Amino acid sequence: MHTPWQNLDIRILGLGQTGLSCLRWAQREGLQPQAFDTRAQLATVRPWAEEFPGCDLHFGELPEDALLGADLVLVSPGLPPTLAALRRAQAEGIALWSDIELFGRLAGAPIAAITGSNGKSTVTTLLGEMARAAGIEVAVGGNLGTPALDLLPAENVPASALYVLELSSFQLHYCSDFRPQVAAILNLSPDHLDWHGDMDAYLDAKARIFRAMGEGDTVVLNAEDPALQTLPPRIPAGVRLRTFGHSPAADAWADAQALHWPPAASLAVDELHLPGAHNRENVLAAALMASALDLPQAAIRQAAKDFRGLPHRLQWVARVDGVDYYDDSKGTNLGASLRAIEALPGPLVLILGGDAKGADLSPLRAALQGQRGAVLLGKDAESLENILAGALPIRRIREGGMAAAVQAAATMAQPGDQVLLSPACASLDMFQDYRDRGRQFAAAVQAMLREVTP
Ligand code: UMA
Ligand code: ADP
Repeated sequence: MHTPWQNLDIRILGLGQTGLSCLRWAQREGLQPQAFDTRAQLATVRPWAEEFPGCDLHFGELPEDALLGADLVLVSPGLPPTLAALRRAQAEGIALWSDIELFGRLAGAPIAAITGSNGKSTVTTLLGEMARAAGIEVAVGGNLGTPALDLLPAENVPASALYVLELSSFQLHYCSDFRPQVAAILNLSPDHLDWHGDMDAYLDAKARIFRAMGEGDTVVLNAEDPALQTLPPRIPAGVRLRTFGHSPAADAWADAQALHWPPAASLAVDELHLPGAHNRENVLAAALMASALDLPQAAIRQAAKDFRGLPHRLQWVARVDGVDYYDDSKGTNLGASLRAIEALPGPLVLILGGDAKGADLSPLRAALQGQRGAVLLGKDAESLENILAGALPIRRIREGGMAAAVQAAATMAQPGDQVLLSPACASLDMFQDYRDRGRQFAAAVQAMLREVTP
């Protein structure tokens, strides 16, 4: 079979999860593209030549002219846009696509897409559950974990009727014609500024989610996030806007008692397992998206009631000596940690720190003023110490890692308090990833529990 892709010189940049999914897609199409990864040591980690026969794979230093002559480059999200080869390709007018741009052209079924600084994984998973509860054949992935191209049906497998994708700003940066039927931007707070440069560029990347949308499509926006206020006039004509927030001025809204969304649906807050005002926003966003997809309200309500949240997102771990321990290791930026702090009654001992990714974390001072204490870890512990000095008692961990941090938090906490791991920072300076960080936290708490109750 001859496909339109066979006439093109397609190159793949990055051979992590995304790059591999691009190679697998190319293989299914009968293509043998060139692919590049700047990590030389990757060459030996798998039998590349056996897995991808005929493909021309390059590892190690990427020459500036490596992409010249290509018709299309599929760019992995983690690659910095400042990479010389990328800049050169851009200057030459070569098409640079994320896997999501390609996926949008191949999907053949409606796409619901979710972005924002925080809550993406929660809303993506919950919307997937709502579709499943409605009996729809749904595939869920993207930034969440399964690369979008891997969601496409293999030969002789029935296609999905709906795709639900979590999208990062990195993936959206390289989208131009990607058209979801329903898209949400949940919120915006400083994150990934080392990649995007500044907040305007970060917002512009997020806004690409609705750029190619048209008549009959729906955009869901947080009505109350000041950083999103400039977006409504940028939404293309004919696209419906639905908003969520905490006041009846929004289409869907929640107060401390109940959630309401059109048409006339409601749910009592105590019917939800998820704690915090931010999670009420997440449920409203998913309900608005599901309603725009015409899912039955009974399925939407049932899935919201059954949903227990994802690991490492404000997850209760254990009570030790009257102190509750919560794992919010996925709190990797300021916005996430501020919402986690607000969601718990306190007094709190917060464990935080790691790689702040260039963000200004000074708003943490007001949020933590007068709390029980802060335990600081990782690369940016010193700048956090400067921010928090005098606002509350501080312990800085220089050795012993997470186990030492949990011990220090335990000595600061009093019965009735909560110890919250919500680092406001990335984990990679000390841990494999946020999951590893959360697991080490839970293991240290469980070890204390065993000492208390042998
Ligand atoms: N690479 C280079 N040169 C560089 C940098 C990276 O060649 O200068 C190579 C690396 O050696 C590696 C590959 O590129 O082999 C890594 O690719 P990648 O960093 O783009 O990551 P993937 O493995 O493709 O995973 C990506 C997302 N990662 C990032 O955006 C950093 C995953 O999101 C996503 O689940 C996956 O695609 C499937 O869609 C993770 C993430 O941390 C969870 N996302 C960020 C976030 O949520 O905050 C955006
Ligand atoms: P993402 O996929 O965008 O990182 P997650 O659903 O994994 O989002 O949640 C990440 C962290 O963000 C959680 O640990 C939680 O503290 C916080 N969070 C979740 N939902 C929201 C929201 N709507 N607004 C702000 N913070 C949130």
